[in-house]
Amino acid sequence: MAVNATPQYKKAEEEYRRAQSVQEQIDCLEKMLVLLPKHKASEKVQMDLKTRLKEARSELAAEKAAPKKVGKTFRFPRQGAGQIVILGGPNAGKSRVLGELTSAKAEIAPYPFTTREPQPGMMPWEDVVVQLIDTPPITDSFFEVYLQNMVRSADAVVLCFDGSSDDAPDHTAEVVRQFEQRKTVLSRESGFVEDDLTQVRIKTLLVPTRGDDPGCADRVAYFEEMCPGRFEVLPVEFDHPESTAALRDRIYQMLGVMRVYTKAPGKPADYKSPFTIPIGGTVEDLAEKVHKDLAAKLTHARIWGASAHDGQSVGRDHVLADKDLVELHGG
Ligand SMILES: Nc1nc2c(ncn2[C@@H]2O[C@H](COP(=O)(O)OP(=O)(O)O)[C@@H](O)[C@H]2O)c(=O)[nH]1
Ligand SMILES: [Mg+2]
Repeated sequence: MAVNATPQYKKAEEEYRRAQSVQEQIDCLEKMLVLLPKHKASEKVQMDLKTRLKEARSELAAEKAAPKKVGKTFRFPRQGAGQIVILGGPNAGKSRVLGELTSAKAEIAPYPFTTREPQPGMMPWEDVVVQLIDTPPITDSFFEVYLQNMVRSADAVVLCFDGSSDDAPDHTAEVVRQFEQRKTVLSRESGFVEDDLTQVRIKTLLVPTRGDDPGCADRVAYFEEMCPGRFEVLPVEFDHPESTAALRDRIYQMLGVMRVYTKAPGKPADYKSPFTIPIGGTVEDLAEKVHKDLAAKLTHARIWGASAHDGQSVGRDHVLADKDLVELHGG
């Protein structure tokens, strides 16, 4: 049944999906409970939120009581314009993606299981950076448990596929299946499945590497038959630099963000470190990114750029455009 959640609720829900610590999850769940429309149709979601909040609170208490964890956990705090996890079967080209796009020292080798631990790197795109995380391979008998949370809270996934191997369709379908079993659906868009806080979708780009191989297109088509029409596809051949450039652009575009420059009243503009907010985002969204307190005190803003006349004064709901310069005013 439809809950008819407000845009504010949807925003809090998206923040919850992307939360990277238990404390952050608790804050988001509390906010969602307040924002959720209270009526018959939303009762199940209300109950679900309360259960999740209870679980998160006891998890936090347990963490505080015994901070040492058994088993491997990896947390890479989100940095830059977004966080992308690189996934795939053995030898799919995952580490090569990291190596081509970032200055991280990726372990690239022509044999499987070279990468044993996840490794982050920062991908420059024009004047922003995007965080990429390389991961160990996934097979029917090999799935690192920490990958589940890492993928569920990521902004998007790059799913690598060895375009030169007849095993690639099966291997890649297995990766998709492994996540599906863990209620994580590699998909066209990111977000919770309607009114279900257990099932998460993650926006995924399928990247066949060694894309010049004459059999690549057929292998991709065969894979798509197994997982019909779910992802965007961008084949690459890393021996051609255009491929690397195209993938860089596509990864940035997947984030669906725009850049906004800021200036403090009476100070020069800061064109060095833009903020990024979702495309269609407002002055208020920007203020929240800059500082929580500023968002609360915000009275108006002045804009220079495509979304207004230069120097125009606008309210908090004003929708910004890419590369706007914004001066935030708070009482
Ligand atoms: N020629 C070519 N080789 C590639 C391409 N992508 C990956 N490789 C090679 O495939 C092998 C496995 O790549 P790697 O990134 O280590 O795979 P991983 O196991 O998924 O991390 C390495 O020898 C890479 O250089 C590509 O687009 N073109
Ligand atoms: Mg690797």
